[in-house]
Formats: sequence, structure tokens, C-alpha cells
Amino acid sequence: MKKLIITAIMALCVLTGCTNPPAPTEQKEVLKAGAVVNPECETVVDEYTGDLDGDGEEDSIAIYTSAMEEDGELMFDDMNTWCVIATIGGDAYDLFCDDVSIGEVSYNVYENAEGKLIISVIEQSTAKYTITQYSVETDGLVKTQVIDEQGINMMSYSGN
Ligand SMILES: [Ca+2]
Repeated sequence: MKKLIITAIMALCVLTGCTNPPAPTEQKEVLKAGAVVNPECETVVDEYTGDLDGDGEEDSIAIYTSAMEEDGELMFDDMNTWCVIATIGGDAYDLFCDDVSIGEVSYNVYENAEGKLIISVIEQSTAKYTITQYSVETDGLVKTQVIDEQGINMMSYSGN
């Protein structure tokens, strides 16, 4: 009887795949609205306005930094806080907010081949390189971490 139970459990494990670890999948999460701009990030580096969710109303994406602006030039320190906020359908989404060491944050907005609107946020600095994609879905923004390189030695990148 004991042998039968063990055999049954083993058969169940094989059938359900519990002996094999699940295949790695992309990390996806639905982003919650309700973002507020970090008060340390007073300087608007770049802003895009357009209809991101197809409802006919203007939406926006803006990048803020803690670096101050003097005479039209951004005065960066070795470490600056960067935030990217998307406002879609009146809801604000925090796409990025972090300290960046000798580097910068940028974004792209595009329609992919399936016609889905994608916002990608790129962080590149001396020790980090990340690309995070947000697809605009009916239930909000779905986040996918595409590249998450930490502790790297960035040798060069083109940018500001
Ligand atoms: Ca809209």
C-alpha cells in the first residue's frame, strides 16, 4: 500500500511538473495609478503630449530630475534623482523614480507591430543599464522588465 502511494505521488509529480522548476518567464506586473512627482525632482527634462490610450484626450509623459537648471543648462551632480511620470486618462503612473549615479534616464513611445502602444524607459549609468517596457492596456499599464543589468562597468553610451 505504501509503495502504491509513493508511486501515485511520483506519477502526480511527473504529470504536474512539480519535479521540474518552472521555466523562467518575463516579470510582468500591472502598474497602479496614483503617482505624484517626487518633490526633489523639480526640473522637467523632457515632456511628450499625445493621446496614449486612444480616448481622444491628451495624455503626457514627463521626465523630471533633481538637477537644477541654470541659463538653460542642467547642472548635474554625481548622483541625481530621476522620475518618469505618465499621465493617461487623468491617472498618473510612476514609470521610474530612482537615484542615478553619473548617468541619465530617457524614454521612447511607440506603437509596436501589433498596434499596441509601448513606453520604454531606459536607465544608463556607470553601474546600471535597465530597460523597462510599459504597454498601455485597458486595465492600466503592464510593466515588463526587459533588461536589468546591475553592477556593470559601463564603458560608454551615447546621450546627453
Ligand atoms: Ca488619452
